[in-house]
Amino acid sequence: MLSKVLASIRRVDAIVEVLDSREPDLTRSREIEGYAIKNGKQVILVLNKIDLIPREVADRWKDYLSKDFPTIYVSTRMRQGTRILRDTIKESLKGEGKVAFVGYPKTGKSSIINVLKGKKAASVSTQPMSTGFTKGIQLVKIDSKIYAIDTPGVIPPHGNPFEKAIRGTNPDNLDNPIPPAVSILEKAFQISPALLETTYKVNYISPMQFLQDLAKHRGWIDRSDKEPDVDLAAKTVIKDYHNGKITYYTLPPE
Ligand SMILES: Nc1nc2c(ncn2[C@@H]2O[C@H](COP(=O)(O)OP(=O)(O)OP(=O)(O)O)[C@@H](O)[C@H]2O)c(=O)[nH]1
Ligand SMILES: [Mg+2]
Repeated sequence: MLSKVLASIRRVDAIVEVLDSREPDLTRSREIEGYAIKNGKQVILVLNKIDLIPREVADRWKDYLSKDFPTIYVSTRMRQGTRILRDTIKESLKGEGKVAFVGYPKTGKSSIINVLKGKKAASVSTQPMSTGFTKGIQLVKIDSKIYAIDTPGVIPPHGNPFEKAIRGTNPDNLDNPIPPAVSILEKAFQISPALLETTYKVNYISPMQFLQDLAKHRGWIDRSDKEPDVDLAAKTVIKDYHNGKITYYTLPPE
């Protein structure tokens, strides 16, 4: 998996590393950045999904990350920042070349490329990459002389169960989705109790109670013990975190 993204990096002039602005630090891969630098590729960081965090928090992360690499924040949902991103890519590539979008699963790589290609969708290039390279990989034209490669979910999410969930692991593939879901609920509740309750129409007393009540509210009953299917509720919370239905934010280190 990782070798696939490294192969993509070798074939481009720059990488755009897409981070989730709710958890920029956890969705950063220093390994990928290091590999790009070592191979003489430019690195641009993108904080995506900024519609889900306060603007001043986005500004703080941008300042913090800019010490390492040029950093842009965007929201594909609100169509914000994508023009600046295109200009930054253009500048880095001096007008022409290839750029690979890399990042953990579900950070929004494909969404960003979709917005960037915009009206040029019809001119999506089917120009094959150099021989011997995975056939499925397509170059997408995002400017007159600039092509993007999408690398779907190719950084395998590692770390503790919470980090794995935040890094885009499909909750069906987690050993136990409950602990990460509990952490997400606690953080989301701390930021905005009302949002959680209105989103799910369930009162929040404690995270475990919330999962129980969510399962009951949705009519999810575990067939084996006839109890509310808390596992399914936990998986739903993690998926909803991925698609941005629930949110919280973190702050950069001082
Ligand atoms: N709120 C919000 N959600 C977003 C934004 N961009 C993407 N998403 C959501 O994030 C989820 C993942 O987006 P994708 O573009 O598929 O992410 P990806 O990085 O290509 O994912 P993989 O291909 O699985 O690695 C989807 O549910 C999107 O709707 C954004 O700016 N704001
Ligand atoms: Mg994708």
